[in-house]
This record gives sequence, structure tokens and C-alpha cells, in this order.
Amino acid sequence: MSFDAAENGSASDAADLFAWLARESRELAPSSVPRVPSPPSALAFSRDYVARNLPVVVEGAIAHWPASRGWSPEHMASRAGESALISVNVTPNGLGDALLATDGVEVVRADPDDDAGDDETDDAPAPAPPVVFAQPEERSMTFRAFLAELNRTRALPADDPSYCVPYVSRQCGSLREEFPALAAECVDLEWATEAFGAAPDAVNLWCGDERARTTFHRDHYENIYCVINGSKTFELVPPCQGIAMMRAVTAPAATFEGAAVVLESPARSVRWWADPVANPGLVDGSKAKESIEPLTVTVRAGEALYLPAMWFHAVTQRGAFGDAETGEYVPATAVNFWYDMHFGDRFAWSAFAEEARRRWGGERVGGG
Ligand SMILES: O=C(O)CCC(=O)C(=O)O
Repeated sequence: MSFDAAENGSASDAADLFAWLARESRELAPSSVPRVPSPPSALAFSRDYVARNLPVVVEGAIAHWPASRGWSPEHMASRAGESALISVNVTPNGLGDALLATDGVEVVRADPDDDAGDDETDDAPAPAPPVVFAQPEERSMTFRAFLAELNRTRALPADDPSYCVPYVSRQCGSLREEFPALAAECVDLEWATEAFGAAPDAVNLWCGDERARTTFHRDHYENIYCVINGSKTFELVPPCQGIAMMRAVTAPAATFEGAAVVLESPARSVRWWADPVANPGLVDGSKAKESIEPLTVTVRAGEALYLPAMWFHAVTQRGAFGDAETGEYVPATAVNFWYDMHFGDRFAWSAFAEEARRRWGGERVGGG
């Protein structure tokens, strides 16, 4: 990668230091996500990607797994168990963990007495917050029931009263906890475990369709994301570019209940990023162009993406029609490995830049 300081100019000449930071970060990142044709050695992976905090797609990453030719819906349902309950995230709009403008949305207060700052002598209900951080409803069902619900709702118009978007997207170790028989088919990725120096902290299963979008956020984990069925498309923004240009909003936490949202009680605030697709109205138009130019990469079945810690990412997926035996719809399915990141100098700089942006970079609080 070449570095030409003249392109962005010197930081000391920049009128807007945050815009300078965003451009600098973007210029120093690759212009596309590279691919390697087979799993690298742990040393090459560490040196070329982990140490440089750069993403890469590894082709043939799961060739040694029984799952390498995909998992049919029937295989997943029978291995998940006919009576074992799994957790399914359900939303009316495909957006779990996302900012939601409440205009036209029913906002329910779990307990009106808990309203922060409520005047006890004033019975008028507090106005609904203009924006909430909406989390999915968690429903328990068998994997087979999830598949039936996915297929049923795919066929409905979005304004049908029973329309919803189910997505198997529980985190914090869902594969091993909820799908132990499928977990046994996902063999450790030695090159990654050796490079990160420890076994993964959590292994998660993701299964859903193109109606769901995971909105921009970042994780303090090194992530190896392996696609088993269909494809997943990642929009990636380098850490400093995201901190400098993406708009964060602090909003009260709420949970979907059908199409309504129920505010958490006691109240809790969450700081989250305005997503250009999910929340175009919240993205600052003057900065949108720079903040909305992510690196986009599609990861296909059999491939793995190394998604470095602290990179902002938004994720969508496509399933496949035509399961070999039944011809039915096969939802996009993936397994990801979260490894603890190293909290070093890079983390400290990032926390500093984020707080500087919050204090001096024009970030507004409350979503107004
Ligand atoms: O697959 C998805 O929908 C989201 C994945 C993700 O955000 C992650 O692995 O950190």
C-alpha cells in the first residue's frame, strides 16, 4: 500500500479534523477486501492481516468440515432436535438492534411510574422519545418451527397483521449451547486459533433470509465468519473512519412486541450508529457521502471472512433456492468464531478518538 500524504494534506491544515481522520483512515485501508485461495498459515495470517487489522476472505476455509457442502434444512432441523427449543429473534422490519424513529410506531411504557423526571403531580403521559434503540423480541421454538415460520412469513405482504422477520441470531455462544450436534460438525480453524493464541470465546449460528439486516456496529472481538449456505454481504468501514464520520445517537432501549416497541424499565440508554439503509433520516446528509462508502464484500458458501476487531460492519444475506433433495428454500446459514481481541494502544487511541468526536465533533444526543 502506498502512502501519499499530499492526497489528504496535513492534519495541521485541516479545517475539520474529523473529516481529515476519516479520509486518512480510508486512504490507508485497501480499496477492496483481498481474497486468498486457501487457509493461510497462522504466521502469514498473523503478519499480513491480524497485525495490520485488515480484513481478508479465505476461500476453502471450511473444506475440512462435514458442513463443507452445506447443511440442508432437514439436516439442520433433525440435528437441532425435534423438541429442543432455540432462541429466535423476531422483528416486524428485519432490523434487530437498530435505531428506530418512533413516528407512526406504538411506543409502550412498561411501567409509567418509572418515567425519568416525571412530575408526580402531572398525570399527562411523557411524550414518546423520537428515536429508540429497538431490540428484537426473543421467541423460543424448535428449529423446525423456525423454518416453517420463515417460509410462512416470506410469502406474506409486509402489511399482513401476522408478518414478521424471524432470524436465528442469538450471540454469546449460541452454536454450542443450542445446537451441540451441529457444533460437532464445525471443526476448529487451527490457523486462526494459533494466530489469536487461544480458543474462541464464543461460536454463534446465524440463519435467516434477505429481509434481515444487521445494522452498522462494531465488536471488540476478532471475528472469523464462515458461510455454510447462501451468501453474506458485509459493508465494512475502518475503525477511525467510522468513529470520525458515522453518526452516533444515544436513545432509550426498547424491545419489539409485535409491531410496537416496549421501553425498558428501568430506563437504559444505548449509544448506536445511524445506519444509512435503516435510518437514512438520521444520517447527517452533509457527511453521508464520506460515511456511506464502505468496502463491500460478499462471502459465499465455503468461504470465511476475517473481520478484524473494531471495524464497523453491516450485514445482509441471501439464501438459496433448490435444496438438492426437496427443492425448497435454504436460508443463509453461517457460523462465526469470536476470539478475544488484544486491548492495546490501538484500543486506547480509538476510545480517545470516539470521545473527542462526541465532545467536539458535533455529535447530537437523543436523536432529535
Ligand atoms: O450475520 C449477521 O447478521 C451479523 C454478524 C455480525 O455482526 C458479527 O458477526 O459480528
